[in-house]
Amino acid sequence: MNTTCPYCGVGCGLIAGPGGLTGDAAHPANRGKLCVKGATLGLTLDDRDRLTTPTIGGRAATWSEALDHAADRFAAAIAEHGPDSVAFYVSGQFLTEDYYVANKLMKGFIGSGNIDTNSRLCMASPVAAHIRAFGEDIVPGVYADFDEADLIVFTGANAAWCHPVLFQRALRAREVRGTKIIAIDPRRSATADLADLHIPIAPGGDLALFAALLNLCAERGVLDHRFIRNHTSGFDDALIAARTAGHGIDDALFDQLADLVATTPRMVTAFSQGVNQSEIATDTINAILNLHLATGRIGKPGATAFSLTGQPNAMGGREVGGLANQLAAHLAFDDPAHHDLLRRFWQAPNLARRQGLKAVDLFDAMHQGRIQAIWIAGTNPAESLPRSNYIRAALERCPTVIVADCWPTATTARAHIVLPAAGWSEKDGTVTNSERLISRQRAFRSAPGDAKPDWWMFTELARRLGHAAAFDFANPAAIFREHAALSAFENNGARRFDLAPLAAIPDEDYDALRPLHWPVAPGDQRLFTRGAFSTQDRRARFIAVTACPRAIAASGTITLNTGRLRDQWHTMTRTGRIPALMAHRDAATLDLAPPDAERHGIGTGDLVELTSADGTITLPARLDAAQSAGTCFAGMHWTQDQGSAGTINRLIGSARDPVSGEPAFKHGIARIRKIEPLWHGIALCRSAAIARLKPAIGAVWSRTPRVGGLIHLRFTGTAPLSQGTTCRTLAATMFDLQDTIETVDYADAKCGVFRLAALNGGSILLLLHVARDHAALPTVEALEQRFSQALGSLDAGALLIGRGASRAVPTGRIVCVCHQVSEPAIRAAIAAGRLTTIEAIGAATKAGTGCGSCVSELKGFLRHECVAAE
Ligand SMILES: Nc1nc2c(c(=O)[nH]1)N[C@H]1C(S)=C(S)[C@@H](COP(=O)(O)OP(=O)(O)OC[C@H]3O[C@@H](n4cnc5c(=O)[nH]c(N)nc54)[C@H](O)[C@@H]3O)O[C@H]1N2
Ligand SMILES: Nc1nc2c(c(=O)[nH]1)N[C@H]1C(S)=C(S)[C@@H](COP(=O)(O)OP(=O)(O)OC[C@H]3O[C@@H](n4cnc5c(=O)[nH]c(N)nc54)[C@H](O)[C@@H]3O)O[C@H]1N2
Ligand code: SF4
Ligand SMILES: [Mo]
Repeated sequence: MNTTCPYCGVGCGLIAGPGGLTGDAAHPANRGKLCVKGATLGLTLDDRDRLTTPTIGGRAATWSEALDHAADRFAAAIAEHGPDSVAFYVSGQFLTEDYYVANKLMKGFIGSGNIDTNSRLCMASPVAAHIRAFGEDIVPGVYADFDEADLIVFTGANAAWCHPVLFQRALRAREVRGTKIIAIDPRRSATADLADLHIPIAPGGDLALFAALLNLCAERGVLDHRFIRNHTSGFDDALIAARTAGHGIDDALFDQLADLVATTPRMVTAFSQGVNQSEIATDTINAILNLHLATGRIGKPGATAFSLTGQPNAMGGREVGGLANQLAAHLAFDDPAHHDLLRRFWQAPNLARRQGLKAVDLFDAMHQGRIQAIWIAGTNPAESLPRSNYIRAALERCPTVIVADCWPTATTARAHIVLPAAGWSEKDGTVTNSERLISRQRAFRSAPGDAKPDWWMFTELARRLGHAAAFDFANPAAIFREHAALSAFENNGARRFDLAPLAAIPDEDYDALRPLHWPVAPGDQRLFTRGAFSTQDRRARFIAVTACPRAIAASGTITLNTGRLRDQWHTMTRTGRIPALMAHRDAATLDLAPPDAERHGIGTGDLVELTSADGTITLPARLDAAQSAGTCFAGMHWTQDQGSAGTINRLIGSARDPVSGEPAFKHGIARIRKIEPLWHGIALCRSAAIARLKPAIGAVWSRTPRVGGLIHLRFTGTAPLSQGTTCRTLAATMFDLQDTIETVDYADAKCGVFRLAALNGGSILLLLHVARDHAALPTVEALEQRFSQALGSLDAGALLIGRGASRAVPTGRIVCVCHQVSEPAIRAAIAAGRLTTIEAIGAATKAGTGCGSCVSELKGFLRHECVAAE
């Protein structure tokens, strides 16, 4: 069965066969390749913790009860407070068909613009910039441009980790045709590390830099005046505005960059969240588009600006109008003809006239009591929106919160009605990737329990709200046909989003649909190859953007940059359950530049308290020379379930781009302070045996899944243990231990040593060690070895042995997840064979020869071992 990966916007094809999941060699997006996350998808097909039945107020209910209840609450709110008192908040992880139905219901039939999506946090800025420049939300290029470029500039994009299979294509172009790769990023990311040139830009500096590049191209006479004259408008004003821009980076670096940009017509600029998630995002993206328009580097082989989409179906959501400021099928709210067209097509007399609330505003409105009922699906806003404490409070204040998800989350925990959603591998539909390629995502197993697809839930809600006729869809194919027909309706070339040939696709053909680009038309898949933009006069618009220097942060503050880690996905509902994906990073850290750390006397592993206007979090520091001084980086993934450092969004404020409403997740402002730990603890437990972890102690803690269903917990005490602490009282503050279990323990309160083993019949449930000195604790491998031994062979004393007496040999962290090669094995191979290249490490150990995600780390080992050998 052919399907697609549920993670990033590269949109790789997969084959689900009897032997498991493999890359689909026939899929044009990946030609058989997969990254670590894609390659480990099979491990996520575990339904143990899934939501399987609807609940109302925590009590199990039937689907009819839950949907009747939800519809009653929606109907009552609409009757009493009007359509704008209800809202949907949905997701780029929806399939296009889910999205189409949700949008049609809210905008067409409930009559409110209040449907927004987590793409607001991700793609809203490129959407706004594309519409300003091209008259339509269009990514002009295709992935083949990465193969055919001579210069690829990644800005605000850590593609080596976040779009790995596409990044491999860039590396291949370098091998084949000598393509130069540049990474613009305040930190030396894995992408920057593998690039030919890294520009360590100041946070938010991209607008000025791209404006300066435009200015420079004008000075060097490398503009495409014919293209400017024939296909664009507004150039003069844009150039005047650009003249004021200083490039903001080191002069020598700018000269190097400028030379490459000025002399390389085949240039791709690929951008992502480092650009999209800032207070000047839309203007910044228009500065990038200005440069490409002015040099005619658009719609040509190897020459394009390229917005990398985050989620698998961020693009599909934009096609159906999932954002509160779009209608559907690239139709605009502010165009009366568009409004009329959609009203007639849907036969929707109630079609919303006004844009709805954008995500951050929507949660503000909930806080203020203006939203009576919200339906959230496919997103976890309690973790992923800025100001998460405030967002949680907003959810708690809203009279009716309905959440559809596959797993329990911090958002479902605050819902009145929880609906079990069918997820990837269980549902059918289509997705569109970054290059406008539509692929079928197919079900290859049944959903657990009563879980249902989202499109079905929305049609059932629509029926109960009195709109049965307009939502009489038998299956996803029927929804797709209507979606395609709408894109073609009275289009006549006005909108490039056009699926006309698919408007009557029979069910069988939809089932067999092979990946295809939109617009569905023969010929080159690039758009704007001959100008013909989607504006009224067919000309692209230059936008005159000026770079205002970023407000100087108060002294003593640091820029808090947040983003992704290689092996985790968002709020970890899927990846966070897989031990293999913990090998790369197993708990939250704050990555600090050595000079900043030194100033505060902080070393790797020390605790650092990070405080912003919105909250405080304490977490372990990780000194990282990749950070620029004055900036620090935290992974966005860790939730409160994984540890006390979750979620970093407790610290991110409400700043956002004024045009797109996208939050500035990358540019938080915080202060740091070292915290002295008072004690340390480690525990290993069986997840099923420990009813609940109770982190209600004065400690920083984190939990990591280990193989065999074990959970590894770490504690660092920030408050002293109270007088009279015993092993049992300590364990009781940390865990809800079931009463049937027996315990053995050992304590030396004076020395701050506490050890406890909880047993049940023949097996160990929990081993807990606490000590003042971290070095006195056993390793997790040693504890694991005790779990794996037969209890009979261990006496109580052996269970409680501390460090040193253990015979366990730490196997070391796995670096290459594909081939399970550990750090010690790689270091040993480098030293033994005097290896100097990535290829040599691959030949000796196989590390780095799978998906290639660990290559940047291998480079680090080579550097380190070389230095050590000198
Ligand atoms: N492993 C993994 N891959 C993913 C995801 C995931 O969760 N995990 N999520 C997917 C999704 S939804 C998305 S949106 C994408 C995101 O993909 P990316 O945008 O590539 O990922 P991020 O880590 O959010 O941010 C990218 C980089 O922006 C840099 N940056 C911060 N501030 C600035 C700045 O002012 N200027 C510049 N030039 N750079 C800056 C950061 O240091 C970071 O390295 O990834 C997708 N792929
Ligand atoms: N600090 C910081 N915060 C960020 C970002 C950042 O860079 N820094 N990036 C932002 C970006 S770009 C993004 S995209 C967001 C991502 O953050 P979220 O939108 O919260 O994404 P997920 O954590 O993937 O949550 C998706 C949820 O949907 C569920 N789900 C999966 N498939 C389905 C389905 O088919 N139906 C239903 N009903 N549920 C499903 C999953 O179980 C999961 O709980 O985070 C944003 N937040
Ligand atoms: S690159 Fe993206 S789509 Fe491809 S396998 Fe990796 S996560 Fe999945
Ligand atoms: Mo995203």
